[in-house]
Amino acid sequence: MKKLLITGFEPFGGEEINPSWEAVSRLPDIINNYELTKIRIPVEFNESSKIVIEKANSSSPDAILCIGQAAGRTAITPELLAINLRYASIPDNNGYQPLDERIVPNGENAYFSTLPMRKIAEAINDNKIPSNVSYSAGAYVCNDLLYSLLFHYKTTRVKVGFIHIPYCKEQNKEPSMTLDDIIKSLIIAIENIDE
Ligand code: PCA
Repeated sequence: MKKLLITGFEPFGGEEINPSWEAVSRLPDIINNYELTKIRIPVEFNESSKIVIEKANSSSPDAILCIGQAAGRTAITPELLAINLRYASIPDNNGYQPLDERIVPNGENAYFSTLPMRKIAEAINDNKIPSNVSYSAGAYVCNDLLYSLLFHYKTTRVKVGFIHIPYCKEQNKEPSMTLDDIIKSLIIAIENIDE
């Protein structure tokens, strides 16, 4: 059995729920040959990746898959890369609002995800749930988390990826998707997580 550490975020930006944690917390504990460890993480620069790395140090996952909400998106969007930039149009949940700073001062400008994000997007689409890869995870906490993890694990065997999801219906905002479809798409993603 292989191990997957999967994360969802707490709510932010005035929302009462974050569909990422709503979906992650409802996933089965075992999917194909993967045993899942699920954690809910804060919407805070620095802190979110710190918590994921601490958890990974104790659970030794083969892969880490993080999920986040992306307002305005109409599809499930696996992220292909993360950039070395923080720019926050609203403060994070700790009141921190970086306006153009580097995540890792001497890191590369960008790192590509090490999980097969394009294959994952195609598999979700094949199951009739709209999905396409995204070439920008933004410059807020989700990008900060993905970049920090890709930097931390770049010379290791631990694979890292991130998937942005739309609002879920329960949030009464559009565009949105049903929680059932979001959960289904994450199961398909995990079933296709190996190259
Ligand atoms: N989405 C935010 C951070 C937490 C979340 O769910 C983002 O896209 O950066």
